[in-house]
Amino acid sequence: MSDKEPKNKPAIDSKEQAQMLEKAGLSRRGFLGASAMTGAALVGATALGSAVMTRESWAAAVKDSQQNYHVAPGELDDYIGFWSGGHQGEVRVLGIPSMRELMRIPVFNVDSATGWGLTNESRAIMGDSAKFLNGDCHHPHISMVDGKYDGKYVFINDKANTRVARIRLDIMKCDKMLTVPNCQAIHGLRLQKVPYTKYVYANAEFVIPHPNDGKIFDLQDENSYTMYNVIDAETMEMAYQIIVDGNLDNTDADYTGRFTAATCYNSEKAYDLGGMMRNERDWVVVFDMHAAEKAVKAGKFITLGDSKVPVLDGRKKGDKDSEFTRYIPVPKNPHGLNTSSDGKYFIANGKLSPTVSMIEIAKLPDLFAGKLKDPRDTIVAEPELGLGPLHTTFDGRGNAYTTLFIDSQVVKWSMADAVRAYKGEKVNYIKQKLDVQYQPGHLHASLCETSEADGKWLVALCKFSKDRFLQVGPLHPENDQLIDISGDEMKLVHDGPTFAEPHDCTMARRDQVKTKKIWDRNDPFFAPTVARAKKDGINLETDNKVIRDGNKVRVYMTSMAPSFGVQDFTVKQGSEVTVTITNIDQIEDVSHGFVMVNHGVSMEISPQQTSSITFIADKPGLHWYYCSWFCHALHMEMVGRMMVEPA
Ligand code: K7E
Ligand code: CUA
Ligand code: CA
Repeated sequence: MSDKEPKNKPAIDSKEQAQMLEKAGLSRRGFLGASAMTGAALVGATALGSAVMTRESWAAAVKDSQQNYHVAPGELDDYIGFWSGGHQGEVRVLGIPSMRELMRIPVFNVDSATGWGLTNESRAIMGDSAKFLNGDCHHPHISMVDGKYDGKYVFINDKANTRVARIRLDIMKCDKMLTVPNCQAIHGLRLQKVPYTKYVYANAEFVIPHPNDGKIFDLQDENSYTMYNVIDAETMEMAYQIIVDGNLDNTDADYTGRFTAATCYNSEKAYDLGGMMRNERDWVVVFDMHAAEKAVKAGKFITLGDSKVPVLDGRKKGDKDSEFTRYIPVPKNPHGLNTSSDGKYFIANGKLSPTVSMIEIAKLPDLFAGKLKDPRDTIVAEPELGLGPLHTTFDGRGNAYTTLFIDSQVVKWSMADAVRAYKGEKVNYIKQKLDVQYQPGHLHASLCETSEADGKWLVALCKFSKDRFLQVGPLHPENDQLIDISGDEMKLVHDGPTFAEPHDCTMARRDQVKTKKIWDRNDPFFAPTVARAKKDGINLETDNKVIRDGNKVRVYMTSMAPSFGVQDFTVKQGSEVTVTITNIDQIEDVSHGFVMVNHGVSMEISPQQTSSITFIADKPGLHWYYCSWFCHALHMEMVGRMMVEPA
């Protein structure tokens, strides 16, 4: 630790809290002792870390935010952000600095407003996994060219059902979804940055037996492992998988296109808390993606079960490393893995150690070439930052910002000074500690995961909001805090409640994302529906027709405010009805909806869009349908009737 105290003393340094910490078996300095390695101790510490803002600093922040950070009505934000919706399953679009929620993009959830998960178009994209009604997304990332955002796609993981999805940013809809085979729980996800996002890298978190057919349950068995997944970003198909030792948590890619790295917190391959904390060090596994691709091309892979995906073995055999993996020991149960925006370092965040480990990427070619004695020779600093470092971000000016979950702080530190201190120089690398409210997980500075990190805004995604908002029952919102990092000091300027649970977010400059204002009639999003209509001899833009095909009835209609092209249709009880609607309005913002009352049927049809939905007309009688998106003064009158004759 550096000799000087940080500028802003954290509230947890108060005598009383220090005593409480001690009682819980935690000391601020040094590693968490073995006695602290129990769930109870960690939970205790969590409750302690709640630094409370003083009334004066709060008043100053309010004044500042009103004067300098308010985005007036009608004005537009400078940045567009994509927030994970956590176990709610969606992605949210926010404006920064206003922190206003601009849109929601349903992905791994079912959405009643747009019909995501209900319409034929969305269910075709979701594939077999459309049967799942839940998801748990964590890591949204924007595709890149040359280490800068190209504004084309956002990719995101689903831990709950082992999926990866892609969102097209021109329409802000999910257009591809892949269930990753041979694995359980995709957690860490990052994109190739250079030369462009050809591949998506996705960590399967949990160790499972292979084959997982109920014959092996022992995690120590050599056939129990997890895998690093490489996905083709354009086709959204699996490229290959790499078996690793231990497990996988977070990952990131470098700025040369050759290396990626991932944290492992369960090197023990344990199944319980105590077991997962047994080792003083776990590791960062580094992948040489060029070597891995070469091995795939050379056919040095196996396949598993019915899956045709090439599987490489990246595990150590005794002392022998594979040609495409290296394991670098780091303390203890590391979590976040972040590539510094200057391209120099992979930074592993210690979680149960107060340190982060800085791996110099320029040393990795030597590590793979066998020129380093010890994999730890790639580590050029291990600065001690505070309790519970989870994630790190960058301002492009040489500073890093790390969340301290247990301390409830964001610590700003100098990477160059940390390297000097590691060499033995007496230098204080910590520049500031800022209390946040409370228990931050991810944090994200504007453009930090690109080479254009501009050091303007930082968002800290806090897991607990406690007393920061009006109480809303036992379930509290999260608290996303906006911090101005443009000056020498971090300044907290905004609190924003969010619903479960933005693990992570990403933001681009507003000029980097271009969207369509109305749909293109040739859009591939609904191309399968257009093709089916064509088979039925239907011109979607003009025809209002009912096609009867045995038990199947296909109703084609247009919609134009304030009426549906078909005002009534008649079917036999038990018919499978598919309603296909084309919104022929050309006017921006005139979206229609279609709801068939008492049938669980709802969908959005935006200008020039075609949407379809299929249901069983199982109840005889008259059933109204109506437009659900307010589109016109006569929106309430935009209705029709389905007549179902008894079987
Ligand atoms: Cu730290 Cu899933 Cu990125 Cu949550 S993860 S915080
Ligand atoms: Cu159409 Cu409301
Ligand atoms: Ca561990």
